[in-house]
Amino acid sequence: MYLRVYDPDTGGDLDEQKGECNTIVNFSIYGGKGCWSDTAAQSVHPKGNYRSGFLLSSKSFGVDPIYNKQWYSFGPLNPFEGEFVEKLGGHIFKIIARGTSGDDGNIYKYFLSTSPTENKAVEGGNLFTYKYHFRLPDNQKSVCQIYPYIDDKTISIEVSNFDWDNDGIIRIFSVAKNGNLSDVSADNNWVVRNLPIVKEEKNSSVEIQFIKNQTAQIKNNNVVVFVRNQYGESLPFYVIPIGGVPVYSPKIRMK
Ligand SMILES: [Ca+2]
Ligand SMILES: [Ca+2]
Ligand SMILES: [Ca+2]
Repeated sequence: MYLRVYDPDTGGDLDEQKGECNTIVNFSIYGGKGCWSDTAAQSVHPKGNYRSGFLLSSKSFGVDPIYNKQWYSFGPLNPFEGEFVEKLGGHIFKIIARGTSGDDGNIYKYFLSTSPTENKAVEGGNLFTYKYHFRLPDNQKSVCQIYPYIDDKTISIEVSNFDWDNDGIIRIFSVAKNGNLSDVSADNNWVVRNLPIVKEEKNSSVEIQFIKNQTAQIKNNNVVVFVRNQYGESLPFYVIPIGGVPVYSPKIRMK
């Protein structure tokens, strides 16, 4: 399989240039024992041995127009080179995107593919992260969703958002939550919302919706989100929600 990166360079049509475009971002893929199970690899802060495991492939991108709005493919990767983690039901690889110099904003995206030249989904494949830095679309009608997974030892979650610029509302859905509002951040500040988790929500996904401001148009809005459990451990956000998109059931009430 291949890990494909769209627009890995900085500069060109999609990225946020600040002064001279001088940013270099290194993408590194790790497999092998410890690549995920080392707890430093699961933290929202890049501290300690977060580059654990076995380095399989690495490439740095600066200003390079040949990658503007183009895909770069890492691989081929043998799925068995990932760390086998029974709890997560498969072999895990880790990709680290690390800004090594510069101050510009690099936008990119990933696709896990069976082909090096086009996006063909890997059956049973998924991607997850512990902290999401993303840019909201400028379109005020758009809604973004992320899907943290609640495991069986979670009794409460803490949803943190940063630099939301008061761009509308953030709602939380699950089998037991029908769009609970989260507090939202303004410019350059963190806001934390604590929510209890009931039995029925364990081993399922929660949906966090980001609904843009309908009156004021806020452009180029970059946001950071992470979710922690009561132990301060970060919960993974999956691209494909585990167990499917949660559907609220009025029978399951918050006690
Ligand atoms: Ca710059
Ligand atoms: Ca880019
Ligand atoms: Ca922002």
